[in-house]
Amino acid sequence: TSDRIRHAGLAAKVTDAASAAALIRPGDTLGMSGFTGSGYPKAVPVALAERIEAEHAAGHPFRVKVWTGASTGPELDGAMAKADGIEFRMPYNSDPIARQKINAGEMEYFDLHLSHVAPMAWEGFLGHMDVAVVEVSGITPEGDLIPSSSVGNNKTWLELADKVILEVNRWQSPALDGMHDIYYGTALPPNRVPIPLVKPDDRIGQPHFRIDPAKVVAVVETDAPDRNAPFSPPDDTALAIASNILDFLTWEAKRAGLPPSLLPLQSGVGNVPNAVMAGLIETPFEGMTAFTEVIQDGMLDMIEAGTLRMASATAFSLSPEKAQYFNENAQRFRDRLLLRPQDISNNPELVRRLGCIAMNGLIEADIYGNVNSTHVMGSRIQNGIGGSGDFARNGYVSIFMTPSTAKGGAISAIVPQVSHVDHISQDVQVIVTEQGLADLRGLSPKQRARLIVEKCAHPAYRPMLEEYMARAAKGSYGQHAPMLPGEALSWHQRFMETGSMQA
Ligand code: 0RQ
Repeated sequence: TSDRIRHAGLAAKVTDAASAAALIRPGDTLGMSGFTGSGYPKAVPVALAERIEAEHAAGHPFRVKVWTGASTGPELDGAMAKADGIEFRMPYNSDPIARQKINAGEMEYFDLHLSHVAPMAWEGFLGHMDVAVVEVSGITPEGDLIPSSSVGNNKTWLELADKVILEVNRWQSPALDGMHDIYYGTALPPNRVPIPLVKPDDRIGQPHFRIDPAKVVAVVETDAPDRNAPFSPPDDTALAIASNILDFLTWEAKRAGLPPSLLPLQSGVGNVPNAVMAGLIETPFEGMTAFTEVIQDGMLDMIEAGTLRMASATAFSLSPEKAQYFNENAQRFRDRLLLRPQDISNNPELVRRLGCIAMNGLIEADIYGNVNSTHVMGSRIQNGIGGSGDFARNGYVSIFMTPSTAKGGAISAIVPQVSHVDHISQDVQVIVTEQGLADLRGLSPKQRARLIVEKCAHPAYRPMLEEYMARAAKGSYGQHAPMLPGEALSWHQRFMETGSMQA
């Protein structure tokens, strides 16, 4: 066995992935590691999917329930969804095969705020966890577990599961050891106490997971990279959105007298948030921090440029080139990065205390500033709410960004009414597109509508929105937030019937 497994008792449990997968039974609930394509198990889920396919071919039903941190990779969600092996999935998915199964009605999906997953699992109504399958980067001589490139819900899964299967991945950098802060002070009400974190770089826990070695039924060695989706270089739209946000932050810092380090940044995943991070390198801010969910390429660049002092998160989400660079230079980032459980990285108490600047993507927003982050045409899930709600409601300011149109202009991202609500207007303070930025703080619904249409809507849709607002002002039941119920979702209906929202 490898030098990564330094505990004799656990080294004796090393086996192959197929033997480990054979310990999982039909109907089991599995707690798997993994968050935005990092730190997920890469061998056991593939072996389990093969076993499920063989059982199905023999006419035997075999499906399992899968709980994770957030999205994983093709070896987990992809392989297992393809095998029709997942009957229930939570809490966040971005795998295209799993998405297709969910939208075809063949897989149940429970999408919730990422900070809620661990406490809700403890509360017990989600059911019992049979097996945890968790990737780690090593095992200490004492039998503690060195976490991998994501922490997610692993602490909770290791505690709740009857049995534990570990994957020890030697692809992960040994320098990850020491970058984690695993907090063991959480409890359910009425015993919950304040979380003692007042700065993004506070260490409040320990570097390793505890584990009862008696629960470990198998240890599998791997040497496999994280999924690491590439970023496309920012296009003009992304650059325009980023520039609008940077202007706003500069103005807001001056207006509110914020320090040169600003306030801790939270940035969602995707090309546009990554472009915003790239743009922040050029700003006058210095010594910034991030209290966020994932560490993307842009944040590592900011650390190297000296503009970002440190980042606290629960996972990496890097391009393949950046992941390789990080693995080779991890030592350099040791004092700059902290990975925490997701019920801490996304904790509303901490986001509110620190005053995070929340920056997330959206699918559509309506003229009153309600935001849909998850469902295309109200019914087709894209990914999930992820951590956007944890940060949007509780941050110092909540910014949502999007190109003003989708699908080559056939869809307006600004609509009379959102077809699904993830973030109510009270949780949405700024909306920004490549057209401009609407600062909605302190505005009434009618004032918000005017500003969003003027600043954010695409010129091809602006007259249609103005016309709707004028008619709503006449025909509405009330004049606080004028609307025409029979028409408010007609743009979506038109798209479904004709392929375009354009009249
Ligand atoms: O679909 O790939 O089929 O073309 O949605 O859209 O423009 O590439 O934007 O990657 O930033 O994702 C809201 C999904 C935006 C993301 C969302 C289609 C579009 C494309 C992706 P295609 P873009 P992004 C912390 C924060 C929730 C979780 C979150 C998200 C695809 O930001 O998942 O915020 N957010 N987490 O064509 C129809 C529209 C559309 C549309 C976009 N109006 N109608 N399709 N699309 N707008 C991180 C974590 O929680 C892990």
